Amino acid sequence: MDARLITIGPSHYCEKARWALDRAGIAFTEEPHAPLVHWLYTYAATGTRTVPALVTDNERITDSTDILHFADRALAPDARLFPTEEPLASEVGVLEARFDDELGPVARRLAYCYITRDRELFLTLFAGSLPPVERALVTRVERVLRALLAKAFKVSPHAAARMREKLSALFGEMSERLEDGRAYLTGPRFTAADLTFISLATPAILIGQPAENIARLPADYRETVKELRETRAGRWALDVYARERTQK
Ligand SMILES: N[C@@H](CCC(=O)N[C@@H](CS)C(=O)NCC(=O)O)C(=O)O
Repeated sequence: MDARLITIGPSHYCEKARWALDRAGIAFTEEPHAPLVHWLYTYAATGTRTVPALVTDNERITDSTDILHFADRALAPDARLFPTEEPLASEVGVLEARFDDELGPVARRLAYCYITRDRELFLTLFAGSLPPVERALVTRVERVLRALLAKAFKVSPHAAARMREKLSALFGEMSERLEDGRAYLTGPRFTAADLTFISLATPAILIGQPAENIARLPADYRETVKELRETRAGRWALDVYARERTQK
């Protein structure tokens, strides 16, 4: 099978899909693009606009949750991200969908509030993984891209503060869940709920970013990252990522 994963490199929904595919041992070639430029590629390959998009010999999968289900098909039942036994199956399904609907958009908007203001940060994050021609294009038109993204995500200091509050509440709720010492959000087993929470929290706790990149962030972004990382859920996410995200 020759699978292609069309992505925006730093997108947290793309990391969710990548992690699930890696975990299931499914080989794929990633095709990273810049935000907005990616439309050319997703429309051509799948007729839709969002990434991640997985294109295999006989399937076009255009949603990260569907990619997790696709990855699960390669795994033994007890290793699957979506357990089938109730009530666990429902609990995982509800949490996973909630993180997709709440955590993903909120963490992304927080990050865009800062990334769109900072040329260097924008190029470091988005241009590094691009093919040379697209990198040159993005470097030329970065100001326009940043302005379009700032408008699309309605960025402002007020929005950043509101996203921080929402993230604190969600991390607080997940910290309470973990208070009884359970290994994962729904109990002793790693599921789609854990993988989705951790992946979609990435823009808020900057998993995998070296300390020097975090040190360069605007002060209030840095403070938000620090505050969330220090919660029980934040520490747990960093720890589980280090343990479970073995392939990259
Ligand atoms: N429900 C989708 C959401 C994915 C999503 O929001 N992707 C963003 C990147 S983080 C995107 O492609 N946005 C571009 C657009 O909406 O045009 C999924 O889980 O795959």
